[in-house]
Amino acid sequence: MLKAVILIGGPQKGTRFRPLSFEVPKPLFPVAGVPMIQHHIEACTKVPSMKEILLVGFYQPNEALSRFLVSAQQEFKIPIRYLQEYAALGTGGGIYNFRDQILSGSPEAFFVLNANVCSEFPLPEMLAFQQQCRDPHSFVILGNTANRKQSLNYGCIVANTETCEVLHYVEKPSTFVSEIINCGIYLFMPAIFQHIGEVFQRTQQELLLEDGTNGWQRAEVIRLEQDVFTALAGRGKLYVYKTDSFWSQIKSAGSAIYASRLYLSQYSQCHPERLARNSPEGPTIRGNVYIHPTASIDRSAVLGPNVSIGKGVTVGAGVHVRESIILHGASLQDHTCVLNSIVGWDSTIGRWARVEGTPSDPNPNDPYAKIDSETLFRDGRLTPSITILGCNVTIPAEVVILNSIVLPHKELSRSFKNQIIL
Ligand SMILES: Nc1nc2c(ncn2[C@@H]2O[C@H](COP(=O)(O)OP(=O)(O)OP(=O)(O)O)[C@@H](O)[C@H]2O)c(=O)[nH]1
Ligand SMILES: [Mg+2]
Repeated sequence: MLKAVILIGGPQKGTRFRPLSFEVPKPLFPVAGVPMIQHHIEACTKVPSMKEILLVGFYQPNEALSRFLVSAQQEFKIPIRYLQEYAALGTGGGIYNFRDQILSGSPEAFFVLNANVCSEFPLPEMLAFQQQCRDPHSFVILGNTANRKQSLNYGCIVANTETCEVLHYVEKPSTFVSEIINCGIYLFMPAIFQHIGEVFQRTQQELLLEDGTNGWQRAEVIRLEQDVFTALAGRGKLYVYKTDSFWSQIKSAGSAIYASRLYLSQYSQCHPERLARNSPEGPTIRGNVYIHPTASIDRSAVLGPNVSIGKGVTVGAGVHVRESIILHGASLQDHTCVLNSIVGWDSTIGRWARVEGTPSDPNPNDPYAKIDSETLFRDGRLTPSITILGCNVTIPAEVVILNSIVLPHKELSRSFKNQIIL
């Protein structure tokens, strides 16, 4: 029997995702038409003998999450529960805190998946790889290749080229260590908790010596990457399974557009029914496009490539949309043009207006390039990025909004360029 844990984090972690995470928890933000973690859940349910999926995070219980849990359990016919940490316990502390729940029913192994990644999730391949390892109790990290420069932003893995044993693990090194990076997708055996427990005991001792007050609480914060993997490396316990299948982090809003593109292209294989097709009565579709069945699209609109249109969206005559995510209830009035942008829930874009951003795609000429995690400002200036309209934003007719971020509930009265509109 197998289980899976999805680490969904909590409210303060979504800061790079503002203003979009104001309205919906980031793990539920739609990527290629479905909530981000639905892709994880679907991948888990395809693993034979998967019995339960646990979401672990520090969000207060909320309606959006409960509704998602109900509908996902119905759709995938598997128990899915949310376990709430009393505080942010870190990527290792969260699962350690809930070890009894994870181990109940005695699973032989369990997957741990970071919510903020998009991937083909080669979980069956990781299982098969684990079974080939010399030690039946070994743990597996999914690895991917990055270029030398970008590898520094990730957890870097030095592995034995024959056995794939992890010899060194360094999280975000300051100088080059390895181009094999940690994808945030793991296969653990129950024995992982002994190793996390060792870290816990050690930190607790240190903290007690230090101040003697709340050492116990602070020791519960454990990072899998820096605290556990670093210590496990070179001890014959930790292995890396390298994949060439698609993988990306979803940190910034810009990376959500890129992740949508990756999942939409996967749909042509595994969910062709989710891709819009050209028809005489429908709009012109270019490349991969997702349209929610309740959206109303004028037949003279031109959509794609890489466009996702949410529930109840209205798209008027002559509208062009490319490389964008249009969230539920938004309205694109006649002849608007939307490029490299995210249009928030219930926003309205007036006739002939143009909403445009600058993509942050990985270098297409470098097979190992990843999306750069944008910094909002560089040298005191806003770096050009995708345009984001928060929820319920109103853009008047005939204006241009370029490389800007508009906070929720704003009613703009003119054009803007390279600005954060508060
Ligand atoms: N349950 C839980 N999940 C967490 C916690 N901290 C982070 N996560 C989740 O674990 C995943 C990895 O978290 P991070 O390492 O902070 O995120 P990251 O994108 O790797 O960012 P950096 O490591 O800062 O570059 C994300 O999906 C987070 O939402 C935590 O304290 N508790
Ligand atoms: Mg991390």
